[in-house]
Amino acid sequence: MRQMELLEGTTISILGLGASGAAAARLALKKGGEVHVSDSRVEPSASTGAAELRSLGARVEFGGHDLERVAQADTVVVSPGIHPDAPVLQALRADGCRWISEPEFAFRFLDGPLIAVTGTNGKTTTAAMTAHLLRGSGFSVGLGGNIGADFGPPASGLALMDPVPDWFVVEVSSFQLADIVDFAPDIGVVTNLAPDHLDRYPSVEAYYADKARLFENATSESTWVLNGDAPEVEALAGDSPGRRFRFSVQGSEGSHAFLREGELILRLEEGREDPLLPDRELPTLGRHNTGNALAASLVARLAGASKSAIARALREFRPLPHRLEAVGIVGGLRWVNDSKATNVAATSGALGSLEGPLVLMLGGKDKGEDLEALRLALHQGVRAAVLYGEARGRMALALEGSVPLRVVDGSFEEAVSVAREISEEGDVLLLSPACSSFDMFESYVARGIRFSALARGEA
Ligand code: UMA
Repeated sequence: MRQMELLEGTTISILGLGASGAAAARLALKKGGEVHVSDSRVEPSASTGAAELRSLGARVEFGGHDLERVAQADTVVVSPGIHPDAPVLQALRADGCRWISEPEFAFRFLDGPLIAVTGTNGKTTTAAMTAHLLRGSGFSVGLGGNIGADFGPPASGLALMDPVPDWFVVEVSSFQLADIVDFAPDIGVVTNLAPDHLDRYPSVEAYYADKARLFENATSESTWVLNGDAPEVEALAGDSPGRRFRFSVQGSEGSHAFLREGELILRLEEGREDPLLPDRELPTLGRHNTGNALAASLVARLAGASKSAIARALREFRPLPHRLEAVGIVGGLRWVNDSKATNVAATSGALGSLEGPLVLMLGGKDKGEDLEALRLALHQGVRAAVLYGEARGRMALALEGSVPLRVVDGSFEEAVSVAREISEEGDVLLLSPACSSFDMFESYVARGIRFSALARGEA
């Protein structure tokens, strides 16, 4: 149900004071709720927003969760980074206490049409591109959700926008979909599906099951934009009600946005085709970005953007950092930062987009994925792969005999320096690590920034 009444007289307990916890707390306070935030960390000296929340009337506690207090709250909002088996959630489960995710909480106050974008890869680019195309057609847009602070606020931040925008575009992760109740987008988008997050989920099926919750509250009024090249995406939608539209880089039969002979084309009605622009004029690198552009164009058109505005805005889109981002040509090498490639499917996509010759940097925190697909993606253009970080040993075993491998036991800087040494003039030096960054960095963003600085010789 949208547009929940004010929260006066009700208590909201928020677990985790990261970006989503802080945003949910601000929203709950604004709506008149009595707010209790708790975080298992020891109170950090740097700002977490705790002082501001306290000054607004929230009770903020660090160093653990007061279970009794949490269990008594009318609504419990859980941050997506809290593992489902974390002691606090195990205890609440045992107590029969229900909780919701932060976008579910925000949804109740989002007073406008909602586009929700999920998928394993490409969801940030697709969400950002959709917002850009809609803005290019004169709509006001609130962009946020899982997309992260560089691009937009958590969903709860969007719910405080004044005036309310014409469209909300929210990126949602499986961690967030896991705990929805009523969340129901007007237009739901699934970019693709591939194994990921196996350090959190017991199986790929469990991960897909959380993604499938996007369709849980589907009605005949819902609109779905699906990847027509991915049968697993169609399977995820099952027999959910609503209108379905498909985008297809492979130009699949019956798709509504597709690539044909190098041209992006929209076909919303049978017998009418609207060419948008040639693929080579897209400012983004790589074939998977063509898919993202097709998805975003289809969504924007369905949301009311004009064909000419979409074509114009596509040309003006600025590629997002850390996603197959061309850093520049330094020392005769083309440095490409794809630090956001934190799983095998993303790295395979990058390799499929770049012919080479290239030297590939792979490694980071091992998420337990099967690496066979990575071995298959290592094409002839890959001169060598440099393996570093926690995952290097398992990668070396899995990729042995494919392309020349260099295992670096030292730091990230040493790995970059080895990659530079074995590259030859004109090569692409690609960081597309297929792993998360947490063994060496606080985020993929920090890893990408470091890589780009090393590329430019700034560090
Ligand atoms: N904590 C507890 N109790 C516990 C465990 C943790 O209190 O038992 C605390 C931690 O101390 C920490 C907080 O909970 O302070 C964790 O918050 P969080 O990890 O949920 O981080 P947020 O800052 O709220 O960021 C989250 C998303 N992070 C994750 O899903 C891991 C951000 O996605 C998102 O941008 C933000 O909400 C706003 O929606 C990031 C991400 O990496 C970008 N997402 C993954 C991805 O895209 O692959 C899913």
